[in-house]
Amino acid sequence: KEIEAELRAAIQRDELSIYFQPILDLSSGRIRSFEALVRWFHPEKGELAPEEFIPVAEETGLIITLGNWITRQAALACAKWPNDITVAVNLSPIQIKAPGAALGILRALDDAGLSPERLQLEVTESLFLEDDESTAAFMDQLSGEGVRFALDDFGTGYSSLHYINKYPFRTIKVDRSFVSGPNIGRHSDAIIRAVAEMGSTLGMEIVAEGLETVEQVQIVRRAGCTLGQGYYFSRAVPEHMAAILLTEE
Ligand code: G
Ligand code: G
Ligand code: MN
Ligand code: NA
Repeated sequence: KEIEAELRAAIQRDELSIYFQPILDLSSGRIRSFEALVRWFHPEKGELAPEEFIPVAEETGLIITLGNWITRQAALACAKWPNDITVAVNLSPIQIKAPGAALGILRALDDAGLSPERLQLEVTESLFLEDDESTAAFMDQLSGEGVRFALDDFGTGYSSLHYINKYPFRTIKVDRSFVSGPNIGRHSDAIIRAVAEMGSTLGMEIVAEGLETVEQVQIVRRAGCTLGQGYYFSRAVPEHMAAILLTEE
């Protein structure tokens, strides 16, 4: 299809770039990490959201090349930041099931000269619907090398506790629908608190996503979330802006 050919060309022509959204420590207010979010600046169509092209990349298998490129770019940026700052990269389920997937990630880290401990891979609950051995092998291999894993969009998929029990997650990202928006629901605050308590018992970090107001920041901090992310702190910004955010601390 048209968009597939364009996407192939876009990678070559440098039309894709990675933006970075800070993730802050809610007690110190300092930046701990940045989530890498891909953007496509199309010469005619303007900025395209990942929702418009990630699914195409997944259907065509391009996601493997694209995903390794994104990981490499994110790792290159992170290698320029102070040693205690990490980078989070979203992984598509297709990427994880591809043969040699773990090697692709390790090669990207190696190319960038980034230590594996500074990479956090975000996987969503939906990935695990199949819950197969290739997923377990992928995660075990990378976590053996020191790469961290975060369970993204927590609370929106199925039987998450099983995944937390089975796979080596270090972090849970509570979906932003528990923080704001039309699906906020009647028990959101209590659910966030319960997830945060479970996280602390398990020695995991809990990230509250989608924080847009100071009130929301206060609620999730009181609920026990250790980290926060959202427009209240910053949108995703280009790499040079991320570097400025770090020097302004
Ligand atoms: O930035 P936001 O509009 O930036 O991202 C929208 C969705 O696209 C989110 O679910 C996010 O996880 C996903 N996304 C953003 N960047 C990437 C990426 O580099 N790889 C994958 N697989 N998904 C991404
Ligand atoms: O699925 P994932 O959590 O990776 O999605 C990240 C998406 O969330 C990106 O599209 C990012 O731009 C968006 N996002 C980040 N912070 C906020 C926020 O405070 N409010 C809203 N509505 N979206 C946010
Ligand atoms: Mn994410
Ligand atoms: Na999320």
